Amino acid sequence: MTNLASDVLDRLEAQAIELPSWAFGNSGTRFKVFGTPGTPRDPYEKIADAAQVHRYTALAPKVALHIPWDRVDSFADLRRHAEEHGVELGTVNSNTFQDDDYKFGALTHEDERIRRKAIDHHLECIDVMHETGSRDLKIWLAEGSNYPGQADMRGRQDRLHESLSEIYGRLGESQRLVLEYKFFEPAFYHTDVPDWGTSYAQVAALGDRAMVCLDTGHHAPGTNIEFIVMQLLRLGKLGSFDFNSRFYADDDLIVGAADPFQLFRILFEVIRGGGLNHPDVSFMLDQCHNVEDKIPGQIRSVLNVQEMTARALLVDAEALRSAQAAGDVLEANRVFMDAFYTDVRPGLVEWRRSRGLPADPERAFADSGYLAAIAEERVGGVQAGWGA
Ligand code: PSV
Ligand code: MN
Ligand code: MN
Repeated sequence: MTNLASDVLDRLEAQAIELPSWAFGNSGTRFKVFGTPGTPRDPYEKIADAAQVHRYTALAPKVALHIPWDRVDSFADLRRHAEEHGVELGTVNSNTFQDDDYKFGALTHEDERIRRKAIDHHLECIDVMHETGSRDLKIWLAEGSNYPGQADMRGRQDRLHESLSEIYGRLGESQRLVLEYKFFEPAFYHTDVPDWGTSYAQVAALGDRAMVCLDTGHHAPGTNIEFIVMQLLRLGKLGSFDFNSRFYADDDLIVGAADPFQLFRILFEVIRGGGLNHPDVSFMLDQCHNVEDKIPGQIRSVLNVQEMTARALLVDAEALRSAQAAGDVLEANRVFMDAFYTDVRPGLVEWRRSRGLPADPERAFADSGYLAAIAEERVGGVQAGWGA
């Protein structure tokens, strides 16, 4: 028996969560990267693994790429491979954080030669997007400074604007640029795009097809992230999410693991802002699975997003509005919490059954023997990692 009304089940229908290719490679901390048998050795194998998540959940039809980690001889061929596996290629992520030239910046660098190199890298990413059919170029910048006085922060903002303008000017008509912010790390004193306000100011100066990317792990503890979601949706500038969980810094743990209530609150604002299945908003994961199995970790992640979405859809919007308008603090909070405390899992089992999906995707995947098969098959070669 379902405890979800049919309109809630219907609204869940089009939910699509994009998976990061790097979640399927080995990753770790600066202390140790633990290898896992069967880890993909190339982008083709990463996509095959990502397709498993979609196969068992019907929630993850796209895979985001990271250049140069996912560089291949033919992106058209990689695209075909993805399609054969029942998924599409999604957002293309640039990388200006693993090259000695970028020690003091990339798009903001004082040296014209290095800026040129960083801009050219983004133009290459746009060429890739034409072949993969991707809509979004996602830019996360590691640049900033470690000591007061080290850098001219204002000059760097100006150069960032110039660099982004050139990149933006190269986008095709149906392509977009999304600029991610992060409050610190690897730079510790100042970061060139530290917050949504800076990202917003930079993308607003570019044009309609430049938007903000909100990574849930990139805020100071205690930040009201759902407020930022509301504001960006209100301004028409929320381009994408990078979902993950954090306890301390940029932990990149399974979304919904650390604080499901925060995820619920974020998704409530997404729905309030017309954002669920909103054509302008991409829902991506940005996670690493350091100690748990990667494919099951991604399956758990997309199910967590779906579960909190279903709960957020249960908020009685009319009752909430009238309690708010009447200044009935406790009633408004009760309406909100009633939805959060509703166990939607039986309804989601029903949702899956009616679509020919396994009732328990994690169990079905475990029973499939896929992990044992790839551990046996994928011997030799170099396992892909966060950065390879
Ligand atoms: C680094 O903080 C980061 O986690 C950003 O969130 C990017 O989205 C991701 O790496 C991939 O480049
Ligand atoms: Mn991110
Ligand atoms: Mn991050």
